[in-house]
Amino acid sequence: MNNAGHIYVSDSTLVDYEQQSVYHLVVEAASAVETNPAGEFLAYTKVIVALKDINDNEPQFLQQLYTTAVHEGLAKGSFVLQVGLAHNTSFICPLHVSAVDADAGENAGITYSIVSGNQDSAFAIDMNGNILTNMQLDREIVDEYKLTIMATDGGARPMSGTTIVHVKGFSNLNFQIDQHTLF
Ligand SMILES: [Ca+2]
Ligand SMILES: [Ca+2]
Ligand SMILES: [Ca+2]
Repeated sequence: MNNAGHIYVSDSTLVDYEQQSVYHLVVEAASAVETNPAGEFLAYTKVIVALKDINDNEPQFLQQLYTTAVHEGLAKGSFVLQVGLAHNTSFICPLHVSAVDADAGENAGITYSIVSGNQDSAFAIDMNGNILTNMQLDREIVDEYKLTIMATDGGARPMSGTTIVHVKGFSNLNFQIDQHTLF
């Protein structure tokens, strides 16, 4: 703070919205000794400084690689499934990719898209990160896909992160639980 009463940032490297977004300051005003030789008068006020978030964090996927198998012949619009494990019990759920972003508001709002590996647009991804089939898969034509999924935030200068979804092991049989190929 300077003598004119302006509050300014003395070291911007120490100001980080993600660490502390609100500062409660107490400002002291002291009368100049020459205007009041008897002694200085003091007054105080509180100043609340609320930082605005900037988009300085990119979305980060919880996993760098997701692997699963599907069986061919699924109708268009079917969820691609994966096997999960909870409390020592395996379960089958839609394959769901998920990214987190440390910013706030739009700067942390995430949109998912498939940016490469999606031969013939075989797959689609919904707004929640679920992967769906976009056509009937035929392993005689393509038996493996390596999809690059991108998460892009809603910042004015968007930032993004990527992950890989490896879909392999097509089969006409019912979905087989094989944790070695899945994790
Ligand atoms: Ca920051
Ligand atoms: Ca962000
Ligand atoms: Ca930020």
